[in-house]
Formats: sequence, structure tokens, C-alpha cells
Amino acid sequence: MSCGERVTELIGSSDPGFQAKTDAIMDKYWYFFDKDRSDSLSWDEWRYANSAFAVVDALVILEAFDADRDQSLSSTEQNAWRSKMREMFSAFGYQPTPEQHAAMVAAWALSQTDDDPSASLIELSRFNLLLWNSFYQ
Ligand SMILES: [Ca+2]
Ligand SMILES: [Ca+2]
Repeated sequence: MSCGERVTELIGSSDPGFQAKTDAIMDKYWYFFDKDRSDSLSWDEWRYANSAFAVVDALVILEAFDADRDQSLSSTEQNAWRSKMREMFSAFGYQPTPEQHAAMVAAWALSQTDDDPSASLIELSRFNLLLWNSFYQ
């Protein structure tokens, strides 16, 4: 089973294009994370990979949705991000289960580092990690 197949099965996407894209990403970056070229990830390789993906994903989110370029997402910017994510989920044939939706809400609450409703780079990165962890449970 390829990595793309596993990720597709894990999140429940019905779009084969999602699997192909995931496989392409892993083919391109696998040896960046598998530092000892063992074709498997040690605990340290795994956590460094997840940390890198979380920050890179947060940077992509800021690049795409931080309209006023203040390095955080306001409520309005978060709504635009959420709307786009729903659109992308739908395009990939993915519909979060009620449990996954609850996990997203919980991950968001736990990712916040202060009472400011805007989302910083660290909060977006923490959200990514917490959300992905919820998929493994
Ligand atoms: Ca390795
Ligand atoms: Ca902003």
C-alpha cells in the first residue's frame, strides 16, 4: 500500500487524484525526512517531518489568506480559509464525520496561545499538528 493510499484511507477521501498527489509529494520529499536512508522513519524523523509539514502548511495558509499581511488571520480571514477548505474537501470527495468535525473544533481551541481571536503562525502550526494527531486516534 502506498503512502497516498494510506493517507487517502485514513481521511476517507474518495478522490483518486488525492492519492496521486499525496504519493507525488512523498516521492519528492521522502529522503528529505528519511535522513538515514533506511526507507522508514524513526521517531525523531517522524516528529521532525510532522513539525516541518505543520509549519509549512501554516505558512501556506498565511500566504493564501492573510489578506492584510499582518502575519495573522483575523476572523474574516479565518472565514475565507474555512470556506476554501470546505470547497477543497468537497472537490476531493471528503466530508468530515461528526467526530472529525468535533476533533477540528477541539484542535482549534487547544491550538490557541492567547485570548486574541486572530490566528498566528504558531497557533496555525499547533492546529495542524493537533488536527493530524486526531486523525491517528
Ligand atoms: Ca529513517
Ligand atoms: Ca491578517
